[in-house]
Amino acid sequence: TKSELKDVKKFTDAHYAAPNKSMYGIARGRNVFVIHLESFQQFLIDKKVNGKEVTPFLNSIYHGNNTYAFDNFFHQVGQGKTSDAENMLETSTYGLSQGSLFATLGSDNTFQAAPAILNQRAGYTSAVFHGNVTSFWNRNNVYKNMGYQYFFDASYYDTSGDKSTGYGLKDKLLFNDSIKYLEQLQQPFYAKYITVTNHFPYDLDSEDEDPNFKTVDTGDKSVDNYFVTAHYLDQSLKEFFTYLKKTGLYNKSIFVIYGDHYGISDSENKKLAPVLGINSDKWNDFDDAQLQRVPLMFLIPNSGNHGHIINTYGGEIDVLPTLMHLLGVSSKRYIQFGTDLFSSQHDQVVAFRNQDFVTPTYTSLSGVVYNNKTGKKAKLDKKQQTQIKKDGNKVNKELSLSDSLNTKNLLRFYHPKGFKSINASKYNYSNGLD
Ligand code: GP9
Ligand code: MN
Repeated sequence: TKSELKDVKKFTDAHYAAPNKSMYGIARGRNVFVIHLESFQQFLIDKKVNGKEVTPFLNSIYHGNNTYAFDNFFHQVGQGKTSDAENMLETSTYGLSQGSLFATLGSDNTFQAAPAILNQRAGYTSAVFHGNVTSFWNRNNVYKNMGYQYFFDASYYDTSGDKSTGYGLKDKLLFNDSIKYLEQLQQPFYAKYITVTNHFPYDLDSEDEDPNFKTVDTGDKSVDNYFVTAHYLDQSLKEFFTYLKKTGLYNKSIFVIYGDHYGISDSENKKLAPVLGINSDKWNDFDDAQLQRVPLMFLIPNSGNHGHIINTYGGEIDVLPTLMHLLGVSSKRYIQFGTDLFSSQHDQVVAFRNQDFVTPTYTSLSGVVYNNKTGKKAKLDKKQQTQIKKDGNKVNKELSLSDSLNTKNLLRFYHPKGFKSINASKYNYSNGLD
């Protein structure tokens, strides 16, 4: 009801973080490419195996002069995996404690999401490029409710025979075969690319393997193959960027590049540990939690070489307000649980979906608090105990208010200034062939 909406609004207003003046609007008017790196963890960045970088192209972006890259950025997904990441990135509200919000609520809920906001505030055209079928994660319905104008799913590409793996069109083909549609989009556009090849079980046809890249031998097939498909994903991006640079689109765009969630599960981490140079004998929950870091990079080509690697702690919930401020669109009037990562008021307590949380100093897992520096259980004085308690309460409150907002569809009562509600029936994603 409306009083429940009030509670949510009171919380998000109280936690609003004002933009950093030196960053506000630095990408104004640029096309936006959101590049979803499937199952891609931060440890892949700068990782070498058998003397070779796994992802040389992404590493060059990570260290680039016009890239703002975060190295303490965490995924926050629950059972909705990819769909939870998409939901957080484009609505700055959390996924659900169980199941996928896209699948369970996405057909009927009101969304105030990136494609609609950017269209209404700044004239952006919006599109998703993805090599799987429309119905996966209920995307065909959710995207309409988010105001996506176009969804180029599997039916728009030739996915026959060896052109696909388990979750659809191979990444190199997705980037290449989508160009004919991308070229038709009115600028400025907001275009999301969801890759799939680096997805469990990390199968790749031998014809797609780089003969110069030899992976590790851990005795765990998915750990070994993870590096192979990540390397393939990296090559697919390099090819796409070659095209973008050639056409000049590159310099007119901002790229949001992120990993959606872990690729190696907690149960496999002990096999991975030696590859990362960590002794797996003493492996514990703390170590698992540290591996939930995923990349987040904002690449703004030709923007004055102010890029650098930033140690601020944050998570997927924070991307939307951060991006909006880079584009010069204020986020203040919306209900968003995340805050601008560049703001001095950004809150560095990162909530996991199960109420665990990470701060720059501590990692709290099922009520056990670890010291980030030592990886051991923290000895807390009174003051520190009070702080941790406060942080934990905030995490719980934030998650439960987000759940209240979404499970009760409260945004249907919320009318931020100028926001025109979405009419899903306006959109038709069929390619006319089926
Ligand atoms: C499927 C892809 C994978 O289309 O996005 O989703 P996931 O299994 O990672 O949630
Ligand atoms: Mn995923």
